[in-house]
Amino acid sequence: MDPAATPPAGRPVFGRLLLTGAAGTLGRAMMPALQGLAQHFRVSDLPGPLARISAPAAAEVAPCDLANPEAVMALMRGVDAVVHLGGISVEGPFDPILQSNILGAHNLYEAVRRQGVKRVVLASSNHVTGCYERAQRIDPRDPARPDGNYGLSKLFGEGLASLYWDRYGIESVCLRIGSATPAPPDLRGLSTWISLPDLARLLSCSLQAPGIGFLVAYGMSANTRAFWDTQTAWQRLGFVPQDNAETFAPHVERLQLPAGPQRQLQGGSFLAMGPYNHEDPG
Ligand code: NAI
Ligand code: 15L
Repeated sequence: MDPAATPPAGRPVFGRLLLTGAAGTLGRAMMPALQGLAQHFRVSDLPGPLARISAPAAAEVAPCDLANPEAVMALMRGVDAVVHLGGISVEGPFDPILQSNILGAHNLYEAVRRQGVKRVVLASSNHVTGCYERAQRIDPRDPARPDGNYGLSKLFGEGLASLYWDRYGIESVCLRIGSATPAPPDLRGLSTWISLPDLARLLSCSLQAPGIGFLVAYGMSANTRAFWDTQTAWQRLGFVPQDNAETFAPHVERLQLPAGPQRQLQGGSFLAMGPYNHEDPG
């Protein structure tokens, strides 16, 4: 798709767009860019976090626990497309991840199917392939190598996206986001970073690119030291990143993770966490 064909931000292309995880770091950062894409913008998160943010005045504010299937079904009424950022965003004990990410994603796709939603943009993660060596350059067709409970839950989400396309014709873009922060935090970030403006562009392209079916793409800026070759997927999305982590190299290239798997493998610090046993409360 020609990126020039992408409608400018601000022109509504959906009747109703749902954003989950709206109270989280990325939800709050992405809200302004996403709001312009829809006539009606519905924002959701757990009740407590959602009550603490200031949503855009015109937004429909819809508290919901993703682990509750009836609540998710109600949340999805009248929705045309979803940006799914909600869930646990870090490595940790299995049970909370099971509830929010695995059951949560299953509830979401069932509601999407039954309410006739057309497209989902799913926040997957680079931790689906976090056990590859940092020296390796991989692409979305390489086998998954999750680096923990969290990466495994994101792989389940990608599996759901594939299933619901093949069986039910629901389109999904699974974005294996790298490190979405204002600046790369350390040396690893020179490979994994995605600027917030690039992420906003990537979400917009993922919502609007025609005829996408099921697609997995990495979410990063045009980083010189990238771990991932995701050009083919980006071309299908019409995404052209504008930033490059290399700009920050003088400030962060001396910031190394401690020696061991976390320095050696792509998933970084998550490789130093766990294993967790069933007594861990989470
Ligand atoms: P975050 O932790 O700041 O936000 C996640 C939001 O999900 C929180 O507001 C939380 O309350 C909500 N949530 C958790 N469990 C829920 C449940 N059961 N029901 C409803 N809402 C629930 O995470 P962040 O950084 O904003 O990330 C957003 C998404 O992007 C997450 O899915 C994360 O896994 C993914 N991601 C983020 C990356 C990053 O660099 N920030 C990198 C890769 C993936
Ligand atoms: C993720 O998936 C996390 O949500 C985020 O907090 C970062 O740790 C990021 O990956 C990363 O790998 O830097």
